[in-house]
Amino acid sequence: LSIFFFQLERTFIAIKPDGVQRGLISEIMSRFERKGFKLVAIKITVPSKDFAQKHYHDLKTRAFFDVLCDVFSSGPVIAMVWEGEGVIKYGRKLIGATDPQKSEPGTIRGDLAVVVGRNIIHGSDGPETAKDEINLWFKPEELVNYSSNAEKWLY
Ligand code: 3AN
Repeated sequence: LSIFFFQLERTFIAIKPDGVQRGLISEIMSRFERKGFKLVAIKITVPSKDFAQKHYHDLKTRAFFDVLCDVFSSGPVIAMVWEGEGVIKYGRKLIGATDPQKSEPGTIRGDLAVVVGRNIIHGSDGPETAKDEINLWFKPEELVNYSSNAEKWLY
């Protein structure tokens, strides 16, 4: 798999202010880590409301957009890029359905959240949004390339 120029899939994952305030950072990260995905970028930051609006621009016509952006910019967010085979789609599976009342037990939202406005985590919903969100949140040099031994057994 160590073909030159081969780039494994990457997705943008954010632990939202409610997840951070509830002390769920390591719980959430460990689920991605134990699955076998690789962390290639991470930062903690309080997004401005303007930045929150950029991040959620796809939802700007929705009634909850303003509240969503207020909540998202209300405190620290853990912004991350995770890498691995199928990480975009499977990351969504680990996260669970948008509404925690509908997310299955065993998923992050199913196990740890109760209402849609406090669903603790964000994950890119497809290859295009993953690319856009990674570019919005990170400079290219903030993404780290490294090999881990685990990649011999997982990818
Ligand atoms: P997901 O985060 O699962 O991709 P989206 O992109 O539809 O779901 O929604 C983005 C965020 O907007 C959700 N994580 C949630 O916080 C909020 N949201 C979605 N639907 C509602 C709703 N009906 N009422 C309040 N907030 C909502």
